[in-house]
Amino acid sequence: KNSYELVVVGGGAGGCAAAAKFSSKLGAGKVAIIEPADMHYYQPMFTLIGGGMKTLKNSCKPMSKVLPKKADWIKQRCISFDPDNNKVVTEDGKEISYKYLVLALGMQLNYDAIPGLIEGLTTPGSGVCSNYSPAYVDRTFESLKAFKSGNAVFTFPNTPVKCAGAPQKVMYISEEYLRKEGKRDKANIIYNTSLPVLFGIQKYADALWKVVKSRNIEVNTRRNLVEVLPREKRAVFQNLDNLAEKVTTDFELLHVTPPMSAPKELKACQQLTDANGFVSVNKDSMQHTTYSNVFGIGDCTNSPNAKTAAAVAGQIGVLRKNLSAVMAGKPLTAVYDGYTSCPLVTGYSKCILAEFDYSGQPLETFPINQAVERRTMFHLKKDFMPDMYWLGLLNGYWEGPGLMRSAMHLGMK
Ligand code: FAD
Ligand code: UQ1
Repeated sequence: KNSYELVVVGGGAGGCAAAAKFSSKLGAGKVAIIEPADMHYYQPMFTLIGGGMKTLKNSCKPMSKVLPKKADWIKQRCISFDPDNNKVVTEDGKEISYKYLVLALGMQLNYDAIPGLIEGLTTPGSGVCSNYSPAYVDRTFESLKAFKSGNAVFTFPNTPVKCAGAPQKVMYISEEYLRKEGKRDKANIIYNTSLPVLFGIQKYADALWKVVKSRNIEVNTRRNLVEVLPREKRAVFQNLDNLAEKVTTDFELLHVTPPMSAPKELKACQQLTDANGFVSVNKDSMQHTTYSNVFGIGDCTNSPNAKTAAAVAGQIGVLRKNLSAVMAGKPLTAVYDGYTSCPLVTGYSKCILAEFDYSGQPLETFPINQAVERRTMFHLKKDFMPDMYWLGLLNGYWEGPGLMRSAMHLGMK
């Protein structure tokens, strides 16, 4: 079959949820989902795997088990798009046509953009690790266990990223690990970030500054990793405020958050994307800015929210309503407020649950101050979120905590 009512490209958080919603609405055989991967990873668990709290196996399920039964799975990479003719092309050269299209390709990890990084990540015992990819996430805890003494350096790249809190969550977990193992006094913990701030939202940044100060963590802003010398165990950083200045740092452990971008297949289709290669959507409706039968969801869109699975949950209800409206020839009414959330795990038992919207103002679900490190929020993240993702979001049942928030704040104001 090569023609569908709806084609969804990408079977991650957003694509799987969108396909679940619309295949149940439109019936069997009407929706195709194009996704090349065998495994679906619950990426938010990678942070916990890095700390030895979960295993890689805990974080994944076969794609065949999570994609909706009523949708046809086309196990291919989509290599080009032809929105003027309502077609996409897969790697095997097949053209698939659609009436409606949902783009959910996520983000691309560009480990190869930093010389020496892949060598470091594939050399046993180099101390170079990265929670961002299932190929490397196991190295984090291995490197922590092998840590003897020296610098433990954590990086944040000079690109857009998914889950902007994750580059520092791994650091707080590592700091606590080294303390528990009696090695903390032999370690300098260093956070080198390309950003000018520790976190983009003031309320949570203030709380995180208290954490780094109380735990003796060195934070350097505007420092971008540009090269890894794995055999010498040195990393080269560029000062983004003075590009001529490079600083070389020795490391015993180097946790790298890789540069990221829009997927190359999307970048190649300029009708669909902005100058950076992200899908151009209306930030309120998630509809494409020129093709009314095309929508985007998740990390591959240019809506200016922080990119997380929680944001996907915030968008999916809007996509459901607005794409259904387009299908019915009705006006679009649902509006995405930019909701996103970042559970800032600060160790083995505590978490700051950041939640905010397009305005950059906190939009907290619970009627308590979520900038405070809490054990309850840690359990929410570690023990409750995985099922919310697998059973709720991926099956199209979880549309974010908006209703919960309204209920919990009833009578509070
Ligand atoms: P993804 O889930 O990444 O899915 C994209 C899919 O598209 C993939 O399956 C891929 O194979 C497929 N694809 C790519 N290119 C093509 C192509 N050309 N053709 C067909 N298919 C293609 N979020 C939170 O809410 N809370 C957290 O605590 C959190 N922590 C995180 C920690 C880490 C270390 C990482 C890496 C991420 C974390 N996230 C967190 C972010 C969250 O995982 C993503 O925001 C979310 O998965 C985005 O969903 P998506 O559908 O846009 O992309
Ligand atoms: C969320 O909805 C979500 O997606 C399923 C996450 O990704 C795993 C999250 O990390 C968070 C925090 C939310 C928001 C949910 C609540 C209950 C605040």
